[in-house]
Amino acid sequence: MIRSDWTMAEARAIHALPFADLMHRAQTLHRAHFDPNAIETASLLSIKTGGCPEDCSYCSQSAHHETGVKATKLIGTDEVLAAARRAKASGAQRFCMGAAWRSPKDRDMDKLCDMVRGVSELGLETCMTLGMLSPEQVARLKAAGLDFYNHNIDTSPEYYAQIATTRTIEDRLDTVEQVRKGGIKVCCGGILGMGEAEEDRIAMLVTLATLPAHPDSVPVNLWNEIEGVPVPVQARAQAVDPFALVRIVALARILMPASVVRLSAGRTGMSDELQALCFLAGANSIFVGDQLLTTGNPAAWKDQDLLTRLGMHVAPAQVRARVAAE
Ligand code: SAM
Ligand code: DTB
Ligand code: SF4
Repeated sequence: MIRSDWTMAEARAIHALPFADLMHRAQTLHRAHFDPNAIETASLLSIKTGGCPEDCSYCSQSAHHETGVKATKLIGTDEVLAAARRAKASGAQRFCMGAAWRSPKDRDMDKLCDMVRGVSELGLETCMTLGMLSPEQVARLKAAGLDFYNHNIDTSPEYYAQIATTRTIEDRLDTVEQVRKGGIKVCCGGILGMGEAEEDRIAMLVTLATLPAHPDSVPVNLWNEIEGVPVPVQARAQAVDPFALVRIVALARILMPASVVRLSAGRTGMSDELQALCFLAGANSIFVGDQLLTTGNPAAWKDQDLLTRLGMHVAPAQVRARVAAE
């Protein structure tokens, strides 16, 4: 059953299950809703890098931190389409374009819509992540054919003020709601490893799982360490326990059984065994290609090798008949 009335107590109890019980429950739901051996692939391109007015404490692209990332203008549509062709040739199913903005300027909208149309014409699914959107901007992107919009809540409502002060989690949730109402599929998740407590990770998932509709996809990022940003020292010293990551992936799968769960940033530091456990726990999407936005991602051959050794395959994530599963 798809539920939107999860409580923190229920989520905590699931998260604390003995490992084999947790994995069994996650895998059972995963199989009911998806082909458990299929992994969806998306490729990322930074279309406007750095110089962002927001002060997100984890991000290399905020103008508030000295990270060495060079600020660029919005790149040209031709450059975007060339990258999209390369992504398609290397097997990506979706092309996600990211901009280091608080929100797009109306003067950029024509160009953004051209990018969406051009990428769609190549036969790729389209995704953008541009910051906050007005309802009019949502409508324009929808009319251009945008399939997905990524806008993460990043952490729990309680911890949010520790990771950004130039906006609130309510601002993020407002944009997510506008996107959903505008008929664009929602991609919304967060980051582990920024000094948050276990309770915050659970609360982040409960926040997503109690929205009027679950996000269509839920990216789970492991914080990619950036020099020069103010993420608390204890977060840098303590790497996220691999089993804590697996438990969060399993909880996401159980709370939002028909959503695609993407194992997102941080895979370069993960062993093959840990990634396999995440797939078993219900992760069924990855970013492919050497680069995320400003940080690295495993080489394409490594991902292919991993999937081959696991006997898994790249395929669009198609939700199986929900009725049968419910
Ligand atoms: N500026 C837009 C926004 O914030 O929505 C779009 C781009 S922003 C870089 C997209 C997402 O990337 C953030 O919400 C965050 O979840 C993720 N992110 C940024 N820096 C990261 C890092 N160092 N490690 C992991 N995820 C990160
Ligand atoms: C998401 O949740 N992760 C992606 C995508 N959505 C836009 C971004 C990860 C960025 C990692 C840090 C960087 O490369 O700058
Ligand atoms: Fe800007 Fe997005 Fe980075 Fe925040 S996460 S600083 S909004 S690019």
